[in-house]
Amino acid sequence: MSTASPEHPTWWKEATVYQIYPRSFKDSNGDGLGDIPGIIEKLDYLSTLGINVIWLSPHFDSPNVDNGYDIRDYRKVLKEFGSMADFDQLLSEMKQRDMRLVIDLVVNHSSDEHEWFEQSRQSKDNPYRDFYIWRDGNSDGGPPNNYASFFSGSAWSKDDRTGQYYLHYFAAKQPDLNWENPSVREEVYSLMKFWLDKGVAGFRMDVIPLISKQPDMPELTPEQLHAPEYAYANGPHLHDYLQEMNREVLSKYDVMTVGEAFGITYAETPALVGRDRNELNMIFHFDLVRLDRDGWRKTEWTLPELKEINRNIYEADYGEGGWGTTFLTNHDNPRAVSHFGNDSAEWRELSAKALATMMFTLKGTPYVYQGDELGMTNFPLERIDDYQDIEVKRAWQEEVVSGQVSAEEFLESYAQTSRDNARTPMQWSAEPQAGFTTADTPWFAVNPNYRDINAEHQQDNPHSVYHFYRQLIALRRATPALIYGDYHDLAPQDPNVYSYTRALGDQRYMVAINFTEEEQEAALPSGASVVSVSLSNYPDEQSPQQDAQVIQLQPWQAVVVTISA
Ligand code: ISL
Ligand code: CA
Repeated sequence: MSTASPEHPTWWKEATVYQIYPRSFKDSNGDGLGDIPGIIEKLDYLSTLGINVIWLSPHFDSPNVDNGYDIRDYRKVLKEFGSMADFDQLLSEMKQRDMRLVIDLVVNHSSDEHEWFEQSRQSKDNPYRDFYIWRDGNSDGGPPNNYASFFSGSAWSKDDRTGQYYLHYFAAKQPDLNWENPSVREEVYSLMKFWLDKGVAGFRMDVIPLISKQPDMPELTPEQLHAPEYAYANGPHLHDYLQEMNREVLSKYDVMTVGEAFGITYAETPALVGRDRNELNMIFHFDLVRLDRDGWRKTEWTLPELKEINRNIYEADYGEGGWGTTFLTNHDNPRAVSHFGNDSAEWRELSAKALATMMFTLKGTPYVYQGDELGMTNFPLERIDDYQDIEVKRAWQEEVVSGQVSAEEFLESYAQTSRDNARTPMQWSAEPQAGFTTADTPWFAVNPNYRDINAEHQQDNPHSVYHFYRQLIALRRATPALIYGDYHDLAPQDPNVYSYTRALGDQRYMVAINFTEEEQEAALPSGASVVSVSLSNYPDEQSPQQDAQVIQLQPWQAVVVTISA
């Protein structure tokens, strides 16, 4: 059977990436905080799963105001995570297992405890003053404009020493770096080379579209204030900076880059990921994980809306020879099975497998967030004291303490959407603290359902979510059509079933996923019939039969079948 050879086959298109949030992954020294030696302990677990690339959320020295996304020293490992020798050991152990390490590049902002900012705030003529963005207050002494922080309040804070304000899109302890300053860019390229020369295989670039600021910083309209990322992103020099970064650094290494494209529209995507752009290899879009959000409020979503988003992402990513990503969650979002599936005891495993089938058979490099391979669920967040996330704590002040919103409405929404849902400790076993730590009090409470949901049980159960992820990863790796093939939605308006084809040459696959608790059916393309079943989350006797022209789907059943042309 001849199959068209894929255009531009590349390791980072064929890889499965696993995101590790280090503080919650595995604690090796009993201090209640995950660390790098703990990650080394679990590399065989990841290798067995079929993972060949790890994206490590920030491992750098930080005061942890935003759990590491506030960097104090870009060349130093956070001491609670271990030493530079531990980091080098991780790299070496990964190389022995044919795994590559991608690290987090957080250079839109630093920590206010970084040496650069300590200098910058000293005086207006300090050599580091222009490493950050300082402005005089407006005529009545307030902030320079109405820019809003993503963590509530103004994006400006006044520094009494010089009487000027500095810009911070996130926390006041996360001042934005001034990328217009060539010295800032040189420092960033230098720190990138520092880690690349150690053997790191690429970067996930935190809020990278925000690095080029609108020069005159006009006031935002009320509509812009509702989602300021679109006003902050895609400034006039974004592409100049990324192409310079490519020339100065990335083009000299065999690396992958993925941009956290917060605030980038579909129309702006090809300019970032087009193959001949020499900017980024791929980006994360946030439309899917935020399809049921109105600001901080949780709203409802429908399957046709989800399908339309996937179609828009596909057209944006691949329009000009670019590449894309697929993911269901990360450290900033709720758990996938609680968000898009059904996390009740009856349907959790089936729906977790069904969602994974979507993630691994859409086009793009799949990113597994730690614990989703187990079908881990949201945490029972009941009171504001259950939360750790600075985003929620500051929103509580702005929305509830101010009297604008009731505590009940606020907590009912954030319990479903909070970033804390994904930041609870990995559930390794039914031992105390889920085997994450020997400490009595980990930095965040373990989900009480760890006795039922943990890696040890699932590695011993061939029908577990873990083993289904392992089968999906192996299937994708072995199937060029699922990596490089075209995507076509067969029934965009069907409210219950998601069915689509992936085709490359004469390799033709159909995926059908039932997103409901009732039996449904999915019609094959006209004239086509089932040739064989590649994977199903139900036993064989309940899976599509050969020559079928309509697929019967059990509740939350997902199937991947080869079909005749
Ligand atoms: O909750 C969000 C915004 O309201 C998230 O979407 C997130 O803040 C946004 O996607 C940017 O995320 C990245 O930058 C932040 C950090 O808090 C996130 O953890 C990181 O993924 C600032 O560095
Ligand atoms: Ca530890």
